[in-house]
Amino acid sequence: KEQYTEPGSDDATTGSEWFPKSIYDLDICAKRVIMYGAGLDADHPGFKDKEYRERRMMFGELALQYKHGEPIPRIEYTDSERKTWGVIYRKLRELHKKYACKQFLDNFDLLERHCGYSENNIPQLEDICKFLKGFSRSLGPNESLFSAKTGFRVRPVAGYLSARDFLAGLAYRVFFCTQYVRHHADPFYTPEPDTVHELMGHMALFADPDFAQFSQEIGLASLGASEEDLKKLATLYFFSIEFGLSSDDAADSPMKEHGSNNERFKVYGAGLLSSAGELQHAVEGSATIIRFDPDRVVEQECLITTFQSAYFYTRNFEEAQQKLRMFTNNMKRPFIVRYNPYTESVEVLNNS
Ligand code: TIH
Ligand code: FE2
Repeated sequence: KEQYTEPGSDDATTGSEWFPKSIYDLDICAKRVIMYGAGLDADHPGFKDKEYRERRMMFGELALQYKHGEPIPRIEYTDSERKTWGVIYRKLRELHKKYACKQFLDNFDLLERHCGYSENNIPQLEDICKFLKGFSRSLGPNESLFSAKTGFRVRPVAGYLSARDFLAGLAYRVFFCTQYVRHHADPFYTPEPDTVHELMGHMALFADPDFAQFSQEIGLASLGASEEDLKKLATLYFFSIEFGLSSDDAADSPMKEHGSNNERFKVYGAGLLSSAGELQHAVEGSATIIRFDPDRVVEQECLITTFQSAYFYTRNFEEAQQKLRMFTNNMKRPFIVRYNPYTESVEVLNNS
């Protein structure tokens, strides 16, 4: 039986909160921004910079006006923003080549080839959206090559959303992306997500089918989840998609547990791949990196204004996927959600 409730009202039959039932409902989630512009932290480098704050307000308004299905507004970035981007791009590309996982690097090459990624240009979200859908290239008069990607989409957002609204997007293969650039005073670490984080950290892996599937499954598990389960899912998201690492080691054998972090691990988490400071901290120092085990991970605190105190690794995405599935299978919801890719909606079925 189909259940539907208005946003904000509790569902009388299930006792759970409203959640988006179709990709169009994400317009509602996107508007519930926790803070932006005037809400910047007092110790944020942009706080005292009036010009920066005004620019942020402009990005905020643009994102709040956006509706699903529209082309994403192209941004004309300022000289100062492009300079910040260039400084970060050069530094990160060097580090990526040493520490990023293979799927990330392969797809990053494609972004450079097809989406205007370069140290002199900040790419546009609309171009990445088209790329993620798949593209064809002519090989001759009667021949063309179609390269399917994952159908992941991005849409602009004004700032932080609640974990519930943010993860709901993933259920529909939609990723909420900021379009503003971090303040130039601190290019190698920012406490808030900015477009450099999205573009340099997240975009490449959304072109990988296994990673896209993993991301969507976190999203689907989050729809209508209890507060307690939602917090666990947000933490699993954080220590995989944002801060995850992988290792080819036969890590079950304690013999192999030696060797320095930079020899043992490849990085896939976007929060590390977009921050030169934290990436070096994680792999070039002696940071704590432990096996990704969901029951352990959900105990870990997500730190949002400093480097993490521990990171987690799996052998590959498949292992992360399997562990996530085992974990979410044990979560109790009074209904089942089934994603319909043709209508981009979820069907809600009574679980009784
Ligand atoms: N700290 C990251 C960076 O400097 O690029 C941005 C964020 C990652 C996760 C949350 S905010
Ligand atoms: Fe992120």
